[in-house]
Amino acid sequence: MHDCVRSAARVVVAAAALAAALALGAPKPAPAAQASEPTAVAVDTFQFKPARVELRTGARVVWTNHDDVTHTVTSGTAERRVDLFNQTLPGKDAKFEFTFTRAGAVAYFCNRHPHMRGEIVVRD
Ligand SMILES: [Cu+2]
Repeated sequence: MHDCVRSAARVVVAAAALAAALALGAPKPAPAAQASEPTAVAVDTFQFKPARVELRTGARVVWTNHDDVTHTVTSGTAERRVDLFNQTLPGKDAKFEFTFTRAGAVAYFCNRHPHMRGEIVVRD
């Protein structure tokens, strides 16, 4: 009786393992986020270029520092921070990527040079 239950359990485990193996081998559709490249924003001569970006929810932005100095990509404004992202870009070629999952306008700035400002407008 016990042996019977045990071997039945073994069969279930083996079937689950086989199903998992088949699932791993099956081709998967690419996730939607991979379908499009992130929108590029250059951090260049103390400016975000372009300063304003519009995109759909789920889209990504990648900032790349082209200056030799450290900048930050910090959500909100110098007067009113927003707790969404705050990334330091320490010198040339430093990158920061962020996925915008909620509709709305997100202002951001550089914490080291608060006159550097940008905006991401996200729509559903
Ligand atoms: Cu800066």
